[in-house]
Amino acid sequence: MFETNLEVIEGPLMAGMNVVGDLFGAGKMFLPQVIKSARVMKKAVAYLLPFMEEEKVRLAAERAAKGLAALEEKGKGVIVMSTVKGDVHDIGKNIVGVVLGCNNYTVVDTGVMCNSRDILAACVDNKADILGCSGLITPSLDEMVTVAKEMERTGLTIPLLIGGATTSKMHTAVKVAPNYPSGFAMHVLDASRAVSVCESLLNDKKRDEFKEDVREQYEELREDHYASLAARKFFSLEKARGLALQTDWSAAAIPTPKLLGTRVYNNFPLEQLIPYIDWNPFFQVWQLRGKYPNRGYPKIFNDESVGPEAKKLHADALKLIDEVVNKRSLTAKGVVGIWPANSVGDDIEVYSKDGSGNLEGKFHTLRQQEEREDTTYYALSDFVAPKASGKTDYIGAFAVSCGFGCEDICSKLRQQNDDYKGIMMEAIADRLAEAFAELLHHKMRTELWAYSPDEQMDVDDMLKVKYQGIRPAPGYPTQPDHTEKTFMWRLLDAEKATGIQLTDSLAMLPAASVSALVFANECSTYFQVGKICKDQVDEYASRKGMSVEEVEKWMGPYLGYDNTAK
Ligand code: B12
Repeated sequence: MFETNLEVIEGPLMAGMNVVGDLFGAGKMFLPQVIKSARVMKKAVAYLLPFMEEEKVRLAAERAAKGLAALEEKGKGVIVMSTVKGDVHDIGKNIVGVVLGCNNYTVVDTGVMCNSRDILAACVDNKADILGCSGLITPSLDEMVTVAKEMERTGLTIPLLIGGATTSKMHTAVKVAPNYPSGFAMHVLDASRAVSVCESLLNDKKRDEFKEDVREQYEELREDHYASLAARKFFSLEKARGLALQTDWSAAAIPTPKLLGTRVYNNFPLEQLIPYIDWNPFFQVWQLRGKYPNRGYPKIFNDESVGPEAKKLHADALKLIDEVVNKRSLTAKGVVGIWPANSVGDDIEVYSKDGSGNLEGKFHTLRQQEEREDTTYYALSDFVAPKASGKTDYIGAFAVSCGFGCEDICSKLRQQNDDYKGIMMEAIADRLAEAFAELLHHKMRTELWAYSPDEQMDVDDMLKVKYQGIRPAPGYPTQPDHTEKTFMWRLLDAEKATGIQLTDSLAMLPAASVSALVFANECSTYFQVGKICKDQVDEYASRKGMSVEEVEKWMGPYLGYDNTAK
């Protein structure tokens, strides 16, 4: 029927994948179906590969005999994809890679924590047509700027695509694109858009107009950005402090925690985590969204359009969780701690667990400065009794991971061309890590700190944060500074206790890890620090013993001023 094995791939298999790609692009097929189709394609190609290798050698010899050069196979184009230096998460990048692969692009994935030198070398070695960079946390934004600068410096001109949870069109327009004037940089929101962007960039007829449109759009975004910086109104740090949360600490009852110091949970039973799983982010990973009134889990199952696919996906997830629990293929490790503490200004002093009052170190918190209608300008330190009150208060922290074992399983699955199960595995490890955080926080409130010993609440209400207290993570809007993790790690002895490591950008390894500070007081609430001014950055730097430039680097997206303006 077919003369060569390659014809089988380029004929019926690619025709099938083209239909999948088109339907996905048109919103008529869902991501899980695309990834499952890719699995069929990859397994078929893997079967044909040894026959193709023989064929290739024979064809090359035939061409050589006729004096012709070997044919180059790169499908529609070569795309190098990398998670940047210091960042460890790759689930989003993996999804995009599979979707591009389905559409006949050759994807070269250089993995996670890739420095700019290796990324650029991969582009040159693989004769890449496009480079795609991915990142989950804010320090990666700066790394992407470094990659853009290096591309410019070394004379590369291929398009640079930027993606991942923390990235944005605005950041790409303001910080990345201007550093790559000889090339082209663009943000891509999700997997479904990646294909059309690559197609436009590699199509001779569309390319110039497409780039021009994006450049114009980014120019407008830059103008908007600088105009909004100039228009934003801020209070001075001093004035914002005057509007801090007011609490009558003399009347506050502060219960003494049952646990002082740390407790380690090694190999925590995975089955106990299952009831604590928040399924909503799981469906986000797979880009399944129900329409109102069927938004969110479990209502998504009733959605006319995505409901049946969501049910199948959920059933597959439960089956995989069962397998993980039975085979103990993932390991849950965590450490929690509670210590005496007091606020001093916007810092939180942490004292040794023995009650001697010896200073273990300080957490540094940031205060809201953007002018709003509200009358309270929060910093996390507001939720801990001030030293001047004469009352001993407490602060908690934890670090958990369910990612131990995940990487090995995923790389084996990838070798078996089972991207669907691989991505499912990563998504499940993330869900279990968050469930572990939920469970330990519950344990802290009811048993370890025991400030809410009688809390009666189902998990639904827990996920809606109806309990007393908060657990902000360094990196989240309440404490956007990732460097606060360094003191946390020392206090919890987290690496020794759990094996969770911090990377250069203070991402946690394994990837499926969560850490947080824990506040018990009933006045504690989540808020967004938002953008901050130079007066706070200067003072914060001196409180932390860091240079202003260093703080500006870590806090880049939160600066309320242009630190690059001379
Ligand atoms: C689920 C989640 C987690 C999960 C898993 C994350 C993951 N899957 O990668 C867990 C619980 C492990 C987690 C942990 C943390 N998280 Co988190 N997390 C999220 C959340 C809620 C969703 C992210 C997600 O999974 N999206 C689904 C995936 C599939 O999408 P994606 O990765 O963005 O990829 C898509 C696109 O971006 C694009 N894309 C991605 N890469 C590429 C590359 C190219 C080339 C292209 C073209 C496109 C592309 O296509 C993909 C598919 O559509 C976001 C908030 C949000 N709504 O975005 C916060 C968020 C990313 N997390 C955040 C933070 C801070 C953390 C922690 C540091 C918190 C902490 N201290 O514990 C840790 C860090 C983990 C670590 N290992 O260091 C911040 C990051 C911002 C910041 N300030 O740094 C966010 C934005 C929350 C917030 N509002 O502040 N997190």
